[in-house]
Amino acid sequence: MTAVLTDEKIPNNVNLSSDKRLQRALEAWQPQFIDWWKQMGPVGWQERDIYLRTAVSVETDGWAHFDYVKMPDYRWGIFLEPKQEGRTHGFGDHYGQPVWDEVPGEFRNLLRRLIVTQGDTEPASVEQQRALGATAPSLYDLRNLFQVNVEEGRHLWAMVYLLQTYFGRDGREEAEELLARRSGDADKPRILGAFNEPTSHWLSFFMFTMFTDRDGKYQLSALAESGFDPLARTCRFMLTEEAHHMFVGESGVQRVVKRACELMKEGGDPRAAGGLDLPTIQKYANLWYSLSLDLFGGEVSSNAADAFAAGIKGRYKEARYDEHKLVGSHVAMDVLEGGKVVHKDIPMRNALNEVLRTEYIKDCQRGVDRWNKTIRDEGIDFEIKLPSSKFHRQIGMWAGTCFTPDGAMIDAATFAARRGEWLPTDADEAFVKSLMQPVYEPGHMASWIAPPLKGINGLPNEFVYVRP
Ligand code: BYC
Repeated sequence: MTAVLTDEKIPNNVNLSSDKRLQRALEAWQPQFIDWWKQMGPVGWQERDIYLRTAVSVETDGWAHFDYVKMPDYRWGIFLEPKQEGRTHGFGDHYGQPVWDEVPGEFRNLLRRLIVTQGDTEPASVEQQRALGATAPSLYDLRNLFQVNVEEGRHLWAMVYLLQTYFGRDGREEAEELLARRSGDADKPRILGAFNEPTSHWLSFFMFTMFTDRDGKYQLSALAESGFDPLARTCRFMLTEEAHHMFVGESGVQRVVKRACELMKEGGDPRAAGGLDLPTIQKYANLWYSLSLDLFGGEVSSNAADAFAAGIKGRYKEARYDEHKLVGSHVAMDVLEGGKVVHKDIPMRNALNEVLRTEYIKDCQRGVDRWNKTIRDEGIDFEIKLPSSKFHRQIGMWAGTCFTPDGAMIDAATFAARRGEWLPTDADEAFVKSLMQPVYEPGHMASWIAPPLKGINGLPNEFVYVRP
């Protein structure tokens, strides 16, 4: 493995200076990225010192360095996990053959599309969250927001490195397009649905990092199995950073839930006491969970089958399975036929989006179980429930048919009439926004959220995570 070079213009462990053409291309993209960051990154705060973690190597212990940094000076770098000599394809038609170090011609378009889709989500999320710095519930949370943002920026670098290195001129064009699309823009929207939804307040931010970043974990894990080795090595390291993002989401919601319970015990309606109530939290969970389920694509997908056959996108932790070619195997799942839900066998390769989604759902449930434990520990009788995976879907087989959160099919008029029971209403949105008053005194918290169990990097909650 090449040593890490952090003193270069672009920190990297890929020996960038040995490839002058590539180095020039990336150094030409770098100022465009910084321009994008200044224009579309966090509003305000750019000149402040933020206590951030920066990736400086891929060593298990000591990969990150913590210090104060101004966001535009963040050292966005390119880090790939070390190459495993002798690695072979772990699944698909090329199972057992040596992995590829270059893009195989016949899969070039498929591979480029997946890398572009993955890359597009990273700047999209920064754009979605750009206004949140004005209303942070504490300096601890403000710092976590910026940590997530700069690391999504680094994940964009990771995908742009692959595009610029392996896809020639169209890779360079795609890299520019990644900075040109805009979340929520009518003319140039981001590629995937959930990345065009506004993340207009901190409850949505915590739900996004809980549910949408977790889609990132599963998609990156599937790409980390790839037979295109540079993609696999890139995604493995991205997963290291991703864990903190999901922690921000899961612990963020857990703290909101805890505060709601405390206010209930103090007597009465948490909303009246400046907090959020559990039914409202449930509605936002329903919203972001269903938007995130859409990110796995269609339940039955020939794209997914092609990507698996080609050895480009595998399953979550492929090595856990006994069989890696999946020719002739089937899986039983719910499908819509003649307007009815029927359970039937689907060829496994075509069902792989659903297989990945099923793993994701189990992981989400584990997080929700921890929220429910908090509620029980507070002595409150309420349970947060994940809705059915058919509820409120815009992509895939269930889009266009209405279901209750329990998974019962209903007509569109009933859904419209009951929508406000299940999903945030305009009034909910206005109420949540009304709570979002910034709290920037070290160690203090907004009225609607409990303090974290501990601070960042062993520091106390009162630490000045963002300098005035
Ligand atoms: N919105 O066969 P289908 C993250 C399109 S999150 C709009 O059903 P496929 C992060 C699809 O492109 C992880 N369009 O699905 C989190 C296709 O179009 P074409 C991001 C959609 O292709 C937080 C058509 O519908 N990574 O990292 O099997 C913060 C039929 O497609 C959507 C990836 O997604 C949608 N939701 O799978 C920051 C991994 N879904 O071909 C970051 C890379 C589908 O007919 N992407 N379509 O023109 C993929 O693996 C696949 O593209 C998908 C879709 C899983 C997204």
